[in-house]
Amino acid sequence: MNASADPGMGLNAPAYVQHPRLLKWVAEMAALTQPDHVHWCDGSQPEYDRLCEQLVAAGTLKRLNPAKRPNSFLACSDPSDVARVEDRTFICTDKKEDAGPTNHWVAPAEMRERLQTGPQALFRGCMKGRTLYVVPFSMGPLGSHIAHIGIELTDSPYVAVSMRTMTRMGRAVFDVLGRDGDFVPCVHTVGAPLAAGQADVSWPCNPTKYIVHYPASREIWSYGSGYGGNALLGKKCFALRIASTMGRDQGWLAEHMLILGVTSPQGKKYHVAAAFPSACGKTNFAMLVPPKGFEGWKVTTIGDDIAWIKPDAQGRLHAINPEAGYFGVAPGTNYKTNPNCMDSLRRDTIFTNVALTDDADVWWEGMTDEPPAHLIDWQGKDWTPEIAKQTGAKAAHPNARFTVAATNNPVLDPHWDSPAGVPIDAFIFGGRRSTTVPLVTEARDWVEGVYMAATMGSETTAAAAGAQGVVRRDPFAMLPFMGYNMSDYFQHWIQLGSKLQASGATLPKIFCVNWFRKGPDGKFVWPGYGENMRVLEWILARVEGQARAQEHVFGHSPRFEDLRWDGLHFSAEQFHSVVHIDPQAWQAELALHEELFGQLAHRLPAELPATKARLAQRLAQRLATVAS
Ligand code: SAT
Ligand code: MN
Repeated sequence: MNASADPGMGLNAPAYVQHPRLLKWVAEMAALTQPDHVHWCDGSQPEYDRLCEQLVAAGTLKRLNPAKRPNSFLACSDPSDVARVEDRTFICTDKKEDAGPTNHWVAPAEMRERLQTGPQALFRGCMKGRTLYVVPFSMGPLGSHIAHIGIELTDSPYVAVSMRTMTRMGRAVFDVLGRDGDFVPCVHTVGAPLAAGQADVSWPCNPTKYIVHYPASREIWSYGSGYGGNALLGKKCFALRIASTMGRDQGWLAEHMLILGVTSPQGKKYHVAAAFPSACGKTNFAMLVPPKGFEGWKVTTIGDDIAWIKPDAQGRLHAINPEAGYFGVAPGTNYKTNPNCMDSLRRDTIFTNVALTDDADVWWEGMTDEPPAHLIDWQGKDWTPEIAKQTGAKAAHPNARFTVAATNNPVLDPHWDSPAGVPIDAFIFGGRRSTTVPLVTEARDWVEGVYMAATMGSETTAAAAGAQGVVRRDPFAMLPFMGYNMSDYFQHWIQLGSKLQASGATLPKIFCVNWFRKGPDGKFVWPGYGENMRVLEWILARVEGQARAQEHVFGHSPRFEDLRWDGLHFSAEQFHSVVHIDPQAWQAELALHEELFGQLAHRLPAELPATKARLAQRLAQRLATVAS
């Protein structure tokens, strides 16, 4: 490939790409990775259809039964490539302390040597025998002042088609970029070059994996995986890790939050942003169907995973969803838990690692009460309920996903694509905790809310490779997605809050929730899903200064009589078991907060240990009154 004279030469760059820096970068990357071809994605439907056909021919995608699931496909990944790889994710800042103790760090020069410049550099020739796809995408409504642009170079057509669904992808991005607009360069390879004549596999990948971020130059390099957040680089790599550093520098927030709209029966509209770790029900909450007794309420989706939040001229925080599609967890999704999601998936969906039915449709654990009598599981093996009973084999991988455009969502908020974003009334933080943490607590002020978010714990899920069900601290549900030092991030939140408050702006109220408390029988006590509307109603009434609550050690929680129970049998005893504060358990919990603060001590904002000291004092008083 000759790229010397005119950087666009040999790259097949379309005439509408008039951005010398971008062309030069693509030429350099093509020279490094040595693909056979370069394809510039225009984001059109014919291009999408063509790439899907090509993926079907390659065996990566199976076309599902068009009568049952029009324009939909199943992809089954290599069994070694099924989730994000947190231990292979790196933040390469000049100084290690700028990445902080929660991130894996390698010095930029050393990482560049491993990936780009060294004698064994992994990216050298990594795309041989493949096509390099140039994928232009906007995170957020095209041209919005909150949006930013990225260009992903990838040798995976699965990634190219997924990016079309997950982002605003295509030719229009170049109009926004013009001749010298800024973009985040993202390079992705499955790390499986093909020798001349070598046959490809259906899911190429490499056992060696690197998910690398250079915050200073805002670059992303991803090697060896074709899956989800490892490969769709607009999502966690850009929209959270790189964007969090942009937000720090520019005074805004990039958060692992869904955004929903709620309209009251009186027609008043609210907006809530809620952070939960991966696979803890963000998509379900964002598409919530109000339960019996809540007729007249309406919940609409702005986003299901990520929020970019900026103050407007008056200091009011406004959020956009940088994404344009959902990469959600399939298992457990059904017409009871999330009918809007099920309706979204009726067509135009790429499923990954779910099971195939005998009539070429999809199935996953929890989709129906009765499993089909026979399936092909996600690893291509025969599956029957008997086999499952004997071997424990899952038909779908627990982290199986769907990729679908937001526009398929029947409850998509009319303002989901609004360039100005939506004004946020409340932040909710929630972990998955079987014990200890009450159903809902309102922070007494911004700093206490930051404390709640910072000390959040959650039981780990299948969304990341590694052990599942162990409680780990997951501050702001951002632990795997933080692009810089976690303590500096806490500081950024505290500072932004005090700055906005000083300017006279009304800050969103902060709440902490836990839908996942279990009873002695090991079952969830709180019914969750649509019933979470009861908690949401209380939260919004608190925003209005209307609902009642009881103050306790950690903030304000509703009493049984403060929630509305129409349409649900939930006893005061059951309620007690999900809001009850066990002082002993909380002493142990505070010890874990202390441990986290010890880990993050360097540059930890003083407000947080001070808040903890106040909580500990309250708790000690409470223990003393219990004892006396
Ligand atoms: O695989 S992703 O990182 O895109 C999904 C998730 O873990 O939230
Ligand atoms: Mn997520």
